[in-house]
Amino acid sequence: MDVLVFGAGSLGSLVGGLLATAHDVTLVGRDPHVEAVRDDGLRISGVETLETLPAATTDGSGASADLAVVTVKAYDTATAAHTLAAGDIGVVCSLQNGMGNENVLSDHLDAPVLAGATTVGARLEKPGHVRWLGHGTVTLGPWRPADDVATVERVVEAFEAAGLDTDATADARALLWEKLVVNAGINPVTALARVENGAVAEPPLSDLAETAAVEAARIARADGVSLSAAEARAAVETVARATARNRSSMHRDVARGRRTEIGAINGYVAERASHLDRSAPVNRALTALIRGWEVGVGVGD
Ligand code: KPL
Repeated sequence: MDVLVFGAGSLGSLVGGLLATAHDVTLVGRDPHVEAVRDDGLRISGVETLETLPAATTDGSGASADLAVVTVKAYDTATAAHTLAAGDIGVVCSLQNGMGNENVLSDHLDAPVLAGATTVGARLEKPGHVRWLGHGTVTLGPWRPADDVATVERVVEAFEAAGLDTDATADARALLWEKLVVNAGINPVTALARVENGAVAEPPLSDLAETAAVEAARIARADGVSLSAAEARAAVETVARATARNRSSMHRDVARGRRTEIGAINGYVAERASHLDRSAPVNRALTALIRGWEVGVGVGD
């Protein structure tokens, strides 16, 4: 299968590097990472150590591929969708944080759109070298009713062929809400307190992280997705403990002085709450704190 991985940051590079063991993969990313992959290939270390040789480019415009895996930051999804729409893509699969990405992709592309979530952990060590931090699974589901199950199965098989433990779900919205609830609890709290994920499983931060997640689960239920407060609490604690020594993506963004995905995570929860005539004060407050930091350092939108 020809696979384009649009967004070769840490997760995109790991998934793309693994897919390259079974498919023809092109990574779309930024220099100096792209240049290093072109010159010396992509090194993966950690859970497993391997060298792979995906193609790499900084310009994905006009590309054709059987499958495009989108791993850009949520605020770059519209740009990615525009670029992909100018090419010839068979299926698009989002493996991104936050909510709203699949709608943006669906608005721009006629190809089937799959929603995806993964618990695989990755960190870009240096250009050309990604660290595989922890085993995990990938779950994929159809986003639009017309995006059929056979398409999902084909992509699941393509991921499995590359050694990625992958499942299909019929309920992609529930899948994304379940991930959103975890990110809503862990990401802003670790970013604001500048701590590793494990710290939100313990006092004094566990209360705030769980309250944000429970509140997000209440909005998920108002949105028609069955997710209890107990499930939200347990999910935050389980992921925080399983990734205890990792820094969340939002913590890493803040540490590097970069824009975060707060709008697609807690910001989405707060907006969806208003839309549904509910309130989500904790998610709103966390959004304001991170946005305030973004504005202060000049990376806000
Ligand atoms: O998805 C994550 C992120 O950092 O964005 C978690 C699950 C919190 C792992 O770090």
